[in-house]
Order: sequence, then C-alpha cells, then structure tokens
Amino acid sequence: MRTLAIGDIHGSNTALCTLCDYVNFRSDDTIVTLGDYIDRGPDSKEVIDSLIELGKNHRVINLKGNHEVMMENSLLSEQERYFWLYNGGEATMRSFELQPPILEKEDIPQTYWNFFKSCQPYYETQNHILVHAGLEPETDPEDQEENFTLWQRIFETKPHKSGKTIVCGHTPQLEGYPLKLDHAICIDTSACRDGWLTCLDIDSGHYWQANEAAETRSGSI
Ligand SMILES: [Mn+2]
Repeated sequence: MRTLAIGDIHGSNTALCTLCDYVNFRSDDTIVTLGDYIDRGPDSKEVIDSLIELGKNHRVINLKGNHEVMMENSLLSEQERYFWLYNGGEATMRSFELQPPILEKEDIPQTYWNFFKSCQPYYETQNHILVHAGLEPETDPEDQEENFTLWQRIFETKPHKSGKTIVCGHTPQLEGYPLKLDHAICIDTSACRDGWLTCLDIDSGHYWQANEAAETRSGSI
C-alpha cells in the first residue's frame, strides 16, 4: 500500500488533472494532499472540485494550508480580507466568477466552506508526519500550533522528537524539485509559478510531476 503526498496546488488544476492521470492511482493508495489548494493560480474552484471528485473513488486525506485559513478568516474583518486578497485571493474570487474586493459567505457555495472545514491539520504514518508547513520539534502532532503547522518555513524546521520524517509543502522550491533534508522533505515545487506539481511516494522516494502546460516527468529523491 502506497502513501502518496501531493504538494501545494494553488489553483493549478491542469497540473493536478495531468498529475492524477500520470500517477495512475491504485485502489489501495492513500493520497494525502498537503494544503494550499487555492489562490495565485487560475482555477482554485476547479481544484477543489477535482479533489472532491478524486475522494469519491480513492482514499484522499486533504490537509489544511495557510491559504485555506486565510480565505476562511477573510470573512472575519476587512483587514483579514485584504490580507487574503493580497496573497492570491483575488484569483480565487475570479475562479468563482466573483469581483474582488467584497466577499460575503453566501457568495461561495457551502460545499466549498465544508471542504475547508473537512481539511485535517496533519497525517501520521509509521515513519512520517505529513503537514502543510512544519512542526514544533518538542510538541506532539495533535498539540501543535498553527504558526508551525501552517506558516513555518522549511529552513526553520528542526528534527521532530518522534524521529519521523516531516513531509511538507509551503516553502516554494523555485527550481521545481523536491527538497530532501535529513529530517524533512518539502514538495512545494512551485506549481503556480511556472514550476511543477509533485506527487511523492513517501516510502519509496519516487515522485511524479506535472505542470500547467500538461507536461510530465518523474524522478527519485
Ligand atoms: Mn502555504
């Protein structure tokens, strides 16, 4: 049984659909998406539609990214809304055929808010902890605070006390390749910045990539 992690998608639905075809998922795969489905790229709404569809036929665990939290928080105040809009939220509004900068909860169908609510903070296997951004090294995964799980940069991460390898996204690797450290692997390979979207088999180290031009390539970390 494989555990396959998918990095930050950021509205890159062509890359996502191309990647899903290319990997050729098996019925016993567990697919863990690492968050940041929305913002910056052109097709945020369609990315969520694709993930909901994928979840109908596969075991899919969607983790929460800081961009999903920013969008949820955008309903709380004007300041939060502008923080989100300046961080790529305008592209998300346009994918819902909405005109920035005003967003009311009712403008977005409840399905999408439910999707955000269903996203998990982390996913743990025998040898790995999968999370959007990082972990505080001395804290159990279930007690982590969001400044670490949603916002920490890969170069700030330290080995987790569990000894497990952290698998994360959040820090864009502008060369388009996964970053492997001794204690952590980052697979945000800049899908929305003319880079690649990565799917990593966390146990074998094999990875598949696709981009917005529907090109594919693969390799090993
Ligand atoms: Mn992020």
